[in-house]
Amino acid sequence: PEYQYLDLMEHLLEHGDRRIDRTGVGTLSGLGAMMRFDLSKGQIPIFTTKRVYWKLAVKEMLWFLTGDTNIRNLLQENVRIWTDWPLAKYRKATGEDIDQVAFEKRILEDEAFALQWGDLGPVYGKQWRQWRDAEGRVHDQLASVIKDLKTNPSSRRMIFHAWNVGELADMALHPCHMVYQFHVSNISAEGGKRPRLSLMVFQRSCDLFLGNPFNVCQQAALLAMVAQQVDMDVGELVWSGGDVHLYLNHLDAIREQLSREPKPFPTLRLLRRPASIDDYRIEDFEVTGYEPHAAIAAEVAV
Ligand code: THF
Repeated sequence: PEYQYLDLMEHLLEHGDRRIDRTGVGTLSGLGAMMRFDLSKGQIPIFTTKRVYWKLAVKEMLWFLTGDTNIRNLLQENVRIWTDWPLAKYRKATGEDIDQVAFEKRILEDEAFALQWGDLGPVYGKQWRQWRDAEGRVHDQLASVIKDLKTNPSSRRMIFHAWNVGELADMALHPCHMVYQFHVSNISAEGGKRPRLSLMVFQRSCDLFLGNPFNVCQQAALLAMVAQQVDMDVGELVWSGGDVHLYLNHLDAIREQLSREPKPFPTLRLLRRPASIDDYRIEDFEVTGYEPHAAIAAEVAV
């Protein structure tokens, strides 16, 4: 179960460095953390000490994979986790005191409005699928990784990266999870077993209470999809964090969560084998055995 995650939160509660962060909310912060999840038995790390809305997290990952950066397509899937940033920008620019529901409605109903106000700039999906270099060439980093996995699986260069320095200023938010590196073991398929695919992620900044449960779950979903596409078994998800932090307005929620007994992780099954990495839908993901404790609501710092 999720003891590594709970231990990390407990450690930061006790030893985290208290500071005022970019958002003004304040955090208890530390540098450098790692969690390893063995997913070889079909598990998916959906934490159980609070309900995690795993479909939202997987839908966000599917949205990254499309290369899209506008919140409109997320809202069409009922995913509201990115609305706060365009909403804050809109309020600041216009002085209009519009609430979140009305803003989302307008994004959904008015395409021109969505084009003007719903775009997050060249964030994750754009960089993963259409990284533009200095000569103007466009690179589909994810497609390159999948090609390498099929043709040169011992490669140490199977990476995609979102920290495109020249475009950071145009992003609504700098990338948090920024480096994804794949690794294959048992390449020669010894003992009749298939090669095993693992994924390591580096995340420079992590909101442990709200963001991390989404991140590890969606990264495990990505690993399962890529492994299926290259006919490999799933190995480990290795998650690493730079500035890992607890927001000060989450501390009561975190203490409540730490008082709960974790349960085993649920199981993930892909119900279909889509033709390519671009063809997955949320209906393809079946999660069984997920019996979490109750949800714990909390505000996201913008
Ligand atoms: N900024 C901050 N401060 N924290 C983050 O986790 C975060 N992200 C993304 C970008 N900036 C961030 C946004 N991802 C929720 C989950 C993920 C988010 C943002 C918000 C959230 O509120 N989750 C609720 C349920 C939400 C719902 O029901 O709509 C939860 O209880 O889990 C990290 O990548």
